[in-house]
Amino acid sequence: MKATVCLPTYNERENLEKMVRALEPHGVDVLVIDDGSPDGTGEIADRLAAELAFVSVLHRERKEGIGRAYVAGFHRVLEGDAELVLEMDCDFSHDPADVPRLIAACEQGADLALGSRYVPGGGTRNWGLARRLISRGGSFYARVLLGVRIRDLTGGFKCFRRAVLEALDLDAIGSSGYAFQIETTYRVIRKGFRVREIPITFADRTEGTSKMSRGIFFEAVLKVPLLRLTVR
Ligand SMILES: Nc1nc2c(ncn2[C@@H]2O[C@H](COP(=O)(O)OP(=O)(O)OP(=O)(O)O)[C@@H](O)[C@H]2O)c(=O)[nH]1
Ligand SMILES: [Mg+2]
Repeated sequence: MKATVCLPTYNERENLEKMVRALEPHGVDVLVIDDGSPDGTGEIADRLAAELAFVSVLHRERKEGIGRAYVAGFHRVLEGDAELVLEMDCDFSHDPADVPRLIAACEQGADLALGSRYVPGGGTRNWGLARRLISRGGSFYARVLLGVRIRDLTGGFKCFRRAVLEALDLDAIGSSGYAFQIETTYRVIRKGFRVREIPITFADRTEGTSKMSRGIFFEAVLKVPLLRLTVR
């Protein structure tokens, strides 16, 4: 099935070209969504797009959070003919070698395949205790409040069937940070689609800096009960 990987970037100069080259053997298209990175990531993306037919770029003027970037990217991908649409970080926390496993899960019938740290066979590498607790605690909190079975609700390595994104009202998705990951998966479950978790090992980034912030954390804490009350 034809697949496009959406790669949101903000200051990923050290990672972008390596990531695109690592995705090339998997036969996917790549859409880089850059929010005007001051470090020149957008220019690197333009150079790669000029050189490589499978790469294209969506430039956005300002940093508005990963959620806004993905929604804009999804709209762009849906204008084309991709059957599958992937989300993936550009910092090598998600292993490009796992892309075929997510695609295969959708080819075998899943509507949404989630790269999952918290199912047997999954895990994290090089994460400190604080980060592990926040992540596990966050998934537990969301799972209990939302009443769903998914073990890893905050992960950002996903593969959607096109029809799933078409069925969601993308512009109604309000979250900008991690909450975006919880919100999209919850909306997909509520629509009755089949969601499958695929074990992955998540590695801490080695290049560039994290964009995780207090604001992103609290958005997720507040958003979860709101989702339960508002999403039908
Ligand atoms: N376009 C765009 N990309 C973003 C934005 N915020 C983060 N990203 C990208 O989204 C991906 C995930 O962001 P990270 O900074 O790694 O955040 P994280 O993975 O939640 O946090 P760490 O685990 O600490 O790295 C990376 O490819 C970032 O460059 C944003 O506002 N706009
Ligand atoms: Mg990261």
